[in-house]
Amino acid sequence: MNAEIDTDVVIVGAGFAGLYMLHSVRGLGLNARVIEAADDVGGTWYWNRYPGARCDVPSMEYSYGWDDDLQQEWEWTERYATQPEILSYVEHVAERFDLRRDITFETRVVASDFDETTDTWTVSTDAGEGIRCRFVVLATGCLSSANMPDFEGRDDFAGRSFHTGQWPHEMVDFSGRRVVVIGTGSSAIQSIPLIAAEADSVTVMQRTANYAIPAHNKPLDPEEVAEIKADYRNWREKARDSTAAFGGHRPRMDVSAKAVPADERQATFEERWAYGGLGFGGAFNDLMLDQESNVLAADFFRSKVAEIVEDSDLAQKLSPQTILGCKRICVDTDYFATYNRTNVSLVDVSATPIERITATGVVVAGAEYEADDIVYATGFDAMTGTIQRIDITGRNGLSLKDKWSAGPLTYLGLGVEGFPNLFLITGPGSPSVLTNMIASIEQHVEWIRDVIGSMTEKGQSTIEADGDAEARWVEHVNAVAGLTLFNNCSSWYLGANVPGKPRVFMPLPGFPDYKVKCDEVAAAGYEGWVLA
Ligand code: NA7
Repeated sequence: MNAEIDTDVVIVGAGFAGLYMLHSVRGLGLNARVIEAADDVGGTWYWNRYPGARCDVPSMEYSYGWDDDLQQEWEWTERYATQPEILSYVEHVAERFDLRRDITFETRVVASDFDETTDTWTVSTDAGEGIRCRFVVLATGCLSSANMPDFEGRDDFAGRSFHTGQWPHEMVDFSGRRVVVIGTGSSAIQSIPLIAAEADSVTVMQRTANYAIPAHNKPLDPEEVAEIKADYRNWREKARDSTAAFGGHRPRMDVSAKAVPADERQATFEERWAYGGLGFGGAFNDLMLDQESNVLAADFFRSKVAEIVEDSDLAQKLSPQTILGCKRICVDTDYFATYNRTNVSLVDVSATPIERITATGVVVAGAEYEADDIVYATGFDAMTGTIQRIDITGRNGLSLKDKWSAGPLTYLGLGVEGFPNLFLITGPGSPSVLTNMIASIEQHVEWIRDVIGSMTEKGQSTIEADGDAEARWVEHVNAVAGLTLFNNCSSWYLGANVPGKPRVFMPLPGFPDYKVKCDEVAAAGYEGWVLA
């Protein structure tokens, strides 16, 4: 079986997933090494330091539930936590569980090769190290490779350029500056109001108008917090019984938007709007299943934009015509109202894309928009981007890049045929980005921990997804996605935001059914996996 190994498990990434995986491996009495590109823990929350960066899942839910003392003692201050608060939480966890001693920072994994003669992986880093181990866990995050559009002349720009997902650690002062923001996704929607409050002018380049529901963020009510903490475990369990593994305490209405009278529907939308946040998508049970129901919600949304934005032409341009929820709905604070400021303007780049960047600005339809700063809020090569940047070679010299050339293939989003002992956390084919990521991470880490524990106990050396099980799973994910409206837009869920990326719907809608399936697979002796 095993040749000499340097460590039992190599974990790639020290965000929420990698840290809990490390803690869990230690709990099995095994060793692990975490390799992390940044100089500290935090993953997504380490990199995304742009102004206004905040989680769109409430803080009481967007936190670990696996240690009762931790969840009792940690005090979140607001309904939605800011990036600095989440980062300090992650740092606290690293400290509290003494995690940093097994993490190698400022180091990237560049390759990982499976050796069939010894059933071991060799993980190679950009520091020239080769680490030999039994298992590799890719805790690389779903939104961790920036998507930087390859605009002509991009490097000619003489001012400052920023990508929201690679924001500097120092405060960026926009006062007195003319800023062009490219993109109107969540990162743009969160940052534009803050940049506009400081800058001389902000020009937003919008390719697709987006849906954003008010956050109505506020300090947490200590009484409400005490009530949750009194029964935190069950409270979290209840949340995890809902489709997206959060918001279970204000469940999705179990009725079609078309089945209720117009005034009742309006009142429901109003109530969800007034409460704020992603729960708006749960106003009725068929918003992501039925196009007509979706239009009813989208019409309501557009009426709100028209109420907020004073200039009716501008309101029209800011009103999305796409399926609501087809791209992840954003959660905002004063986004639309910001367009009432005299220093904010919008350039529609849908029909006339950005032509090029010059030393002094951005050219669209022959006109140059002068800028001192360009903020690229252009998103990520999501879900597969970071994994594909590592040269992963499995059995028979099979490369993961080749295997996934037409789109990712996984079994349960956890493993891939041909790549024994390699696990993905929140990989494509699992609910991942359609859920509260922490809930999905915990479920995956615990599943992986249990199988590694069981294999170690039984002296089994490899586990690998069975090819048929994988094919059936991919079919299942496509079939479930096909029942929804998710295929009807150019979202990063589909890889449509990255030129040349295969267009495949990557996450699986529905956390509770997925979790049951994973539990059943484990209970049936890891059905669909080949253990040797
Ligand atoms: P997103 O949601 O992928 O948004 C990226 C934005 O950038 C989006 O509006 C894109 O327009 C726009 N974009 C991307 N490339 C271009 C080019 N070439 N020209 C013009 N506009 C472009 O990323 P975020 O960082 O905002 O949010 C990611 C997730 O983080 C979010 O869903 C939350 O879950 C948290 P498009 O819509 O593709 O037309």
